[in-house]
Amino acid sequence: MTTTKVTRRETLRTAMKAAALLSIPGWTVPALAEGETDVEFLDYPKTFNPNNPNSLTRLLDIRKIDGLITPADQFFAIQHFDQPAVDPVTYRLKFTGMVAKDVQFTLDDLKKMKSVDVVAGYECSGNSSRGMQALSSCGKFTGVPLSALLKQVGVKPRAREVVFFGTDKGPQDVVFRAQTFKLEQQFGRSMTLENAMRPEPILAYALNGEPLSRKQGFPVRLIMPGWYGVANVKWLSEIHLQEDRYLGNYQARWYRSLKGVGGTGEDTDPGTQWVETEITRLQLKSVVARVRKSAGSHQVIGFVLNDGTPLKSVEVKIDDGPWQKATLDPKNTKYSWKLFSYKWDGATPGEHTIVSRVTDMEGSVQPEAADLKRKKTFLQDNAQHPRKIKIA
Ligand SMILES: Nc1nc2c(c(=O)[nH]1)N[C@H]1C(S)=C(S)[C@@H](COP(=O)(O)O)O[C@H]1N2
Ligand SMILES: [Mo]
Repeated sequence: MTTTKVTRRETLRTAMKAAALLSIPGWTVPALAEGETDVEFLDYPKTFNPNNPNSLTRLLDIRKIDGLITPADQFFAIQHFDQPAVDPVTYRLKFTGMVAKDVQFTLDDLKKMKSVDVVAGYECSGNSSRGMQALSSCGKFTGVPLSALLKQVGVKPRAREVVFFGTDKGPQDVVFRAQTFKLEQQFGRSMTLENAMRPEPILAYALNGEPLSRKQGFPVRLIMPGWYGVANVKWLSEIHLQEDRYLGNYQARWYRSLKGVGGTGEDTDPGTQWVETEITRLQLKSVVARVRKSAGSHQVIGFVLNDGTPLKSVEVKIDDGPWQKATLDPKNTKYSWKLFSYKWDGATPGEHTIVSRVTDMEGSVQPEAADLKRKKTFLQDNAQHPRKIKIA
């Protein structure tokens, strides 16, 4: 297993930039030491159950974050159908459509190819304060760069779109004007050939150094660093090259953002334009995840998710106080989630509200909930998330 030069160089560059920018010493989130305690969050619903044995969905309890890498048995998991069991012996990854010739790879074929590691943090595009941000995690994925496979297979000149299918499928409504068809649909997602040929996307077979679990898409899944979770097709069985855009439910119908732009801000204002976009890159988000009491002070810990654009700052605000600069963990990498920490001195007993806000180098600032009022679809909710805690 090797790590590409690009990855290492990028990692180093990001870490150095972050360190230079914020001039901070290295830190991690160590396990709770003697005398340290976690501060209670008051905003969890009683029903919050991260490991419900009756659910195929697994939630991450973000109060437990203690490092960059989410352990595989805590990594969030969600999907639309079931979690298919794929036999690794008979497994074949098929390349079809506008390829030089139809080819299939066994799991061993893929494992014999030159592999890369990428630390990728991502969230479901439906992740938000309503679900206690529990549909997010960060892990080290190992696999084969998609570009290497596409080069090996050979792509016909007219191909523009790369479609990724999982083995999972089920009956679904496919709507055309007023007609609804109930049709067996395979889970599929696509991206342009240009994006597919970038160095980032990999066909991953391991998470944190172990084979993917069935929940995580065993034996092979796509990982598109910096994009929402829906791009990361699990139980990957077929990669199809085509000229047309792919219009499946999970691409063109259910996963899109619809928001009003311009005009007075009223939906009915004739100046309003309704803009629909695909769910691709992670929108800039930060969340306060954990507060711990240690040695007479408090440490506020949280994470940032974004598309890999370098960050300018993360700030924390307590009650009606000023925004205060947090420090970023130098272990963060370009596509990891980015852990941040803020030392809170003089915390008084009682209830408090804590919120974080991230700004990137391109000038994007994490919005407040009110700024997202004109977004009609619930996906891509990257609003600031004020947390309620109680200092004992
Ligand atoms: N084959 C398949 N892949 C899938 C899905 C699915 O339903 N089927 N769901 C997607 C969605 S919506 C998300 S958020 C991520 C979740 O990835 P995880 O379970 O590894 O956290 O898987 C994506 N990949
Ligand atoms: Mo998702």
